[in-house]
Amino acid sequence: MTQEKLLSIANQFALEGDIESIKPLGEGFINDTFVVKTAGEAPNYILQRKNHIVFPDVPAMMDNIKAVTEHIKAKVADPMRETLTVVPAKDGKLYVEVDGNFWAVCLFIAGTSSFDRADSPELAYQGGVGIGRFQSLLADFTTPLHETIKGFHNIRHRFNQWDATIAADPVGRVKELTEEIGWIESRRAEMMEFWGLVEDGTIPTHVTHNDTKISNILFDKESGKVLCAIDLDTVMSSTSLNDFGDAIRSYTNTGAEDDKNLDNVSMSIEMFRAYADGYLSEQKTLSESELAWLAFSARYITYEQVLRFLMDYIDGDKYYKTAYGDHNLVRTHAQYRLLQSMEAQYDQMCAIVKELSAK
Ligand code: ADP
Ligand code: GN1
Ligand code: MG
Repeated sequence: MTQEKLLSIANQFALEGDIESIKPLGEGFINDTFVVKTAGEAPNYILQRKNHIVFPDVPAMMDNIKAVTEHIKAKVADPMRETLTVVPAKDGKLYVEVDGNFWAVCLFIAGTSSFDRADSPELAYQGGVGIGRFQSLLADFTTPLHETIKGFHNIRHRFNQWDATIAADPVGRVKELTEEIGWIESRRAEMMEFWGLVEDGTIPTHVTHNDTKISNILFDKESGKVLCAIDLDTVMSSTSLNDFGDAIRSYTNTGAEDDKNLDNVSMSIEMFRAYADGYLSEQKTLSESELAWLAFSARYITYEQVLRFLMDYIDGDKYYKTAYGDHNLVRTHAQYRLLQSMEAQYDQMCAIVKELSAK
C-alpha cells in the first residue's frame, strides 16, 4: 500500500490537523493497523483496514463499537482515554469503503503501553482489573448488538466448521494430522457438555469483549495501571467466562503463543492467581454457576484456540496472518501444550477462584 493511497484514504476522515506521516503498527493477526501522525497540537490517529473476510459486515461492526464506546464514555472519569473514540468519515459514516476494503479511524491514545506478553503478576492483575471493569461498565448495556462473527466462541458452531473443513481437506493436510485431530476429538464430548450449560441458560450471556489477549489492552505509561480495552471488533453477546478464559490463555503462558520450543510453554499458576484476583476485584456480578465454571473457561477457550489454529492450517491458512508455512501448526502445538498444563493444574485453579471469590 503506497503512502499516497494511505493518505488519500486518511483524508476522507474528519481528522484535525495536517497529516505528517502514516506508519504501520502492531502485530494483530486480523486487521492492518497504521498510526497517522499529525502536525502540531492536533491528535494522532489509528487507521485500520478492517478484515472483511473475517468481519463480513464492517458497517454493523462499527455501529457496535460506536454504541459500546458511547455507553462507556458516559460513565468514566476520562472519556477520551478510558475507551476508544471512533472518528467518522467526512460524510458522517463510521467507515470508508475503497476498492472493496473497509477502513475505520479512532483516536490514538497517547501515553500508553501495550504488551505481547505479561512479564509480571502486577501486569496480569491490572489486565484482570481492565476486563472486570469493562464487563461491569457494560452490565447495564441493553441495546442488542450485531453478531460480528457468527458463533465466534460457540463450540457447537466451531465443530460444524471443523467437520466440514476435515471433510473438504482442501490442501490435503488431514492425512498428516492424525495425532492433532485426536487432541480435538478426545475432548469434544466434555466441551459440548460445558456448552450445553450455555445453551440451557445455566450460564448466562452478556455484552463481552471476546478477544481479551494482552495486546488488546492499553496500560497507562506513567502509572502502569490499566487504561482500557481496545480492539472492540468482536464486542457482542457471549459469556463473561469467555473473556476470562481468553485472557488466562494469554497472560499465564510462560512461552509465546507460537513457541517452537514446547518446553517454554506452561500455565503459570502465579499469573493465574494475579489475573483472577484483578478480575474478581472489579467483576462482582458473576452468578454461582459462572464462578463454578470460571477456571474451566481457560481450558475451553484454549481448546477452542487449538481447534481454530489447526482448522485454519487444514483449510490452507486463510484466516490468521502467518509468517511462515507451518505457522498455524506451530501455534496449534504450542497452544495444545498450554492446554495440557491447564488440565494438570485444574484443581489448583478451581481452589484459587473459590478462595478469591469469597474475599
Ligand atoms: P488487530 O485487530 O489486528 O489485533 P488492534 O486493534 O488490536 O488490531 O491494534 C493493533 C495494535 O495497535 C494494538 O495491540 C495496540 O498496540 C495498538 N493500538 C490500537 N488501537 C490503539 C489506540 N487507539 N491507541 C493506541 N494504540 C492502539
Ligand atoms: C486474533 O485480532 P487479534 O490479533 O487481537 C483473533 C482472536 C484469537 C487471537 C489469537 C477476530 O486476535 O480470536 O484468539 O488472534 N481475533 C479474531 O492470538 O479472530
Ligand atoms: Mg488486537
